[in-house]
Amino acid sequence: MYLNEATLLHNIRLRYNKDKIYTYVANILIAVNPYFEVKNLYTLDTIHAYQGRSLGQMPPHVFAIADKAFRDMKVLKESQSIVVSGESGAGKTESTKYILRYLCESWGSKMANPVLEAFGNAKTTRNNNSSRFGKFIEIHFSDKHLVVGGFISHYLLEKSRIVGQSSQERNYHIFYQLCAGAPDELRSKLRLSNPDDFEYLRHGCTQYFVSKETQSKLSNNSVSRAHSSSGPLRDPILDDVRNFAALDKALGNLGLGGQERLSIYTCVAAVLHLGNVQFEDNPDDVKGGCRVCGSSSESLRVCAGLLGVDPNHLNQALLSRVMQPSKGGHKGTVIMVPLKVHEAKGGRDALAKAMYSKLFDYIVHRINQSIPFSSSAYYIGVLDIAGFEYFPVNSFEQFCINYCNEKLQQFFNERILKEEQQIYEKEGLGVKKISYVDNQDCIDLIEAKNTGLISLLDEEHKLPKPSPSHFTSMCHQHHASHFRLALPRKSRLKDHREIRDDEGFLIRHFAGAVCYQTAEFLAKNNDALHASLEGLAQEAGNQFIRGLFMSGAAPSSARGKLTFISIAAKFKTQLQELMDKLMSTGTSFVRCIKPNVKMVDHEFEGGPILSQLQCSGMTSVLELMQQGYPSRAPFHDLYHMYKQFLPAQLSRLDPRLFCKALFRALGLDEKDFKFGLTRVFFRPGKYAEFDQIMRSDPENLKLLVDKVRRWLL
Ligand code: AD9
Ligand code: MG
Repeated sequence: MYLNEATLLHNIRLRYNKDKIYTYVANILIAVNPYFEVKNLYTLDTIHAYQGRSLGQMPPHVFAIADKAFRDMKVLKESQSIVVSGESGAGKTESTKYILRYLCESWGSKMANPVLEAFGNAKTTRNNNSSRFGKFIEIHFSDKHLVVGGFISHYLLEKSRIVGQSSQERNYHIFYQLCAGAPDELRSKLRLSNPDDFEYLRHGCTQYFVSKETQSKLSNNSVSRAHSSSGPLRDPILDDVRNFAALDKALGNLGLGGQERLSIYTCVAAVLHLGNVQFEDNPDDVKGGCRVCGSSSESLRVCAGLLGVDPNHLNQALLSRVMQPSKGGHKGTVIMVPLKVHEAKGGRDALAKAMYSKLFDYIVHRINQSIPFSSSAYYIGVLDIAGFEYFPVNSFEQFCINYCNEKLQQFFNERILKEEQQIYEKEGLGVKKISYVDNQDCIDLIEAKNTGLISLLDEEHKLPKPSPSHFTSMCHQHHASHFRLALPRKSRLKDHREIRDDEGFLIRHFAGAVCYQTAEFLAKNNDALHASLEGLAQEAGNQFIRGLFMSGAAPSSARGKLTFISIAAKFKTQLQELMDKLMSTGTSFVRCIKPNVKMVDHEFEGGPILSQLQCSGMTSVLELMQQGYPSRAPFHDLYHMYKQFLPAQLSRLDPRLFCKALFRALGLDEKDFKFGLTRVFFRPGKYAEFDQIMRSDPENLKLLVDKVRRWLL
């Protein structure tokens, strides 16, 4: 009756308490993560019940959204997309899986999921199975509306996780799956042992995910690999031992043979061994270089063996950097610059990140090859990407994801607005156009040519001595009077230290102001390895590794001098391609909500949920609707709701006439409501007034009935 933040939140709470996790606001689906299996919610029978039913005929459901996309594709002959968003752990990936399952009951998505999740998901404090990348999955259909294939695009794999995690979090699942689940022969071939033995794992949570069944099987096993010291992490859907078997099978089903699978596991193991290579100052080196610690020379050897490179070459590539300074336009002689300990560590980590992220690209590419299509008439794309985020400390990753969310928000507003307008037109209301606050200025601030923050960042890389503080100052200088950009001073960090002007900036996003710390922006934005490491990988004896580094590499003449590849620029291009796709399709939106931070069922934390509704743009949808006629009810519904209050004589009228008579008799102000073809539309708050009159004392109602009768006569 009243449509605003408070009533929306209240409504979602009431429904959640009855295990009704889905709610509509207009055509937008709000999905609250139940954190338990709601009975019969996703059965085959439920799927069938939603097939061919228009939105609203059945209770709100993610299947209804999938079916709408499918029907719109058929009827409008237009590709469709479904944008699923929400914060970490809100249920985006699960919702995406249900949508895919609905659209292709038995098709390949089942095979791709364990693979994508093994390599792209990790345990975080927010979600035990958190996707650390974004994805857009297209299901392609023939002109007869049969599934013919698919295509996955992926975005922004979180690379920092490969070389370290906070103490409660893990690296990507695959590392633990291999350590816990690989058969003995493979384990010894790849020299794998426990997570504690690897630098890239041991600072995080080193526990395995093991189900009860697996645990009991393992304890009978003489080589019990599950952690005895800290006890297994229990999660019903995750089991490192079982999931390795599932992964291996899934890769096989995708068409990857034994050798190819071995190559993939070898690459993963090589990352782990590389991480164990440690450096120390070399007192014998006059130029102040470093050397590999004696204790880790074995790791160096094992890693070199897996990569198929000479251990001495690996050693050299890790300890020095090739430079070829140009003099007067001519290339000078090649010189080797010895690296300091922290530089060598940086190079090692960069190589590990490059190996793993190229492996991830390769895996997605192979999944795509296994779901090919020769001709496609339409597609339905599902976007599963992190929503707007802000943490105590925000860095380059948050900057990219929030930039993406600004773009999605603009698109969302445009679409919702358009849909509202269309409903008004369809119902013949003849009302004026609605306006809203556009966030184009924020998008421009980030992505504009030359002066946008991304351009300024990329320019900084090209300077002789790039520095985060210079970059930050440039941002402030160029946008001194920009409403969206501010000095960070007022926003305090968790440790109550204030960020200095040249350490960061504050951006006023649509969902709130976020303070970014820029110290690591330059390092995180650069995808290039230093030349000696790139060269080493491109000449590796391990053909698979060589392949990873050769594909998409610069032509050999340019090789070695590429020192900067911008991640932000690449993402900007990818994002534009995605937006172009979204704009050319019909779109539905699913907003996922995380009910509590404890990840438990039946606990509704109002405050954080409200803030999620705000961040997902839901409250701005409400505002937008306030300008028009936000409450609406079909004649039919009103008739059934209120006929009990009126004598039988009147309740025989047809619903539309009934409503007309009623409204006339009530003397409602014509400004406050409009009659469409199928429903009444109310101005904000007016529905509630109407309802109050109807439920007021019987004497009043009697007078009212008389009025209606007179009016009809
Ligand atoms: V992240 O940004 O990738 O960290 P998501 O994808 O939003 O996050 P996810 O889909 O992985 O969250 O859901 C988190 C967990 O919530 C799942 O592992 C399930 O245990 C749980 N979940 C989510 N949706 C449902 C549901 N519809 N029914 C039951 C659910 N459990
Ligand atoms: Mg996810």
